[in-house]
Amino acid sequence: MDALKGKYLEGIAGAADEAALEDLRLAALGKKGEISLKMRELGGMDPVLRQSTGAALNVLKDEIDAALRAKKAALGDAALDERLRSEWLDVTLPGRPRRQGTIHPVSQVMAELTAIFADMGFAVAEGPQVESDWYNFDALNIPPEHPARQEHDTFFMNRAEGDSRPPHVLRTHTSPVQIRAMTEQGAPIRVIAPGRVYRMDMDQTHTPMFHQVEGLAIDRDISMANLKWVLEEFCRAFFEVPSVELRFRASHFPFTEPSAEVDIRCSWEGGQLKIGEGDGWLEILGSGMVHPKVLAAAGVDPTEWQGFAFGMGIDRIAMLKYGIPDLRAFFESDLRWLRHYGFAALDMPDLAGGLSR
Ligand code: 2NL
Repeated sequence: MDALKGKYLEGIAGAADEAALEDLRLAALGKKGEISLKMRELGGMDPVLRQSTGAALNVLKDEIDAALRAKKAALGDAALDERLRSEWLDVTLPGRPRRQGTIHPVSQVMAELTAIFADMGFAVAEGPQVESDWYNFDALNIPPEHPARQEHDTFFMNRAEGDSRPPHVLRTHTSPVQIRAMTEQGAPIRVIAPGRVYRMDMDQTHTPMFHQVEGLAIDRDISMANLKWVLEEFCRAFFEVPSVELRFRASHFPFTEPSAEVDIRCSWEGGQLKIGEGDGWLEILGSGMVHPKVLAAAGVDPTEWQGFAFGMGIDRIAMLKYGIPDLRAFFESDLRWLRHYGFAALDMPDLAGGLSR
């Protein structure tokens, strides 16, 4: 009995895993296990021996049972410990940085020029992209039969039959935003209106949606001289050159009188554009003194107030500033523009292979 006890308790103590434990349990306590067989032999013993042997067997059975349970629990703890060790994870480690996109060049340029004009006291005005034709044309001294209406390549909104509202268009410039600002605020006023504009035009230098910024300054004695200073100051800051030179050429717009187109001095050598030097001129914007009829349409008395207005394309000046040769670069998914801005996705090996050129 002691030999049996020693054999099993030692075996259990040394068992490497649960399978070995189960083998030991079957060998001792299973149907055909050693202890079970001995229990069965009790029936043929004389009563005195049977009682003492039976009691001892029961004690041994309970001891083995208890040892099996304890070892099983210990093995379970060890297995869990091992799993915890091998699957250890430092949840306090900082995350891997995720690649981020960057602001779009046009948005960036819009933010830049907004800041420059803000320094000169211009507030930003916003307005609807779907405009009534009154705000987009009539208020700007472009009556229905005016040739400028055709030149604007306007997108007209579809109208349901019986719709009695005035005709609406996708704004062809942001001037209507300034008409609304003048109407609501009156004079004096200093605003810029950056935003999307739409013209039905699509070729190597035109897209049907593009961006424009217009500016407006109305007070009692604003003159072309103020216009000249504001535009020079803007160009100096925007193109980041100390000396800019602007050239004002007489022009015509229905909404300004007199009107001027403005060129900036530049050189164009070896495909490299430099602003502020050389003997070339590049047209960058249109401007003039706001036409008295336009002031009147916006509820501002032209006998009391006067001022200048200007308008320029944002996409183009963005390309000028950041050295993108022309719109084709855009259409042909030339990514130099975005790369210039450190557009992070372009540096990811899996993307760059398919995208870059
Ligand atoms: C161009 C010319 C211009 C304006 C826009 C304007 C706005 C109001 C009144 C009078 Cl509310 N004028 N805007 C004036 C002159 C020129 O834009 O070539 N833009 C790209």
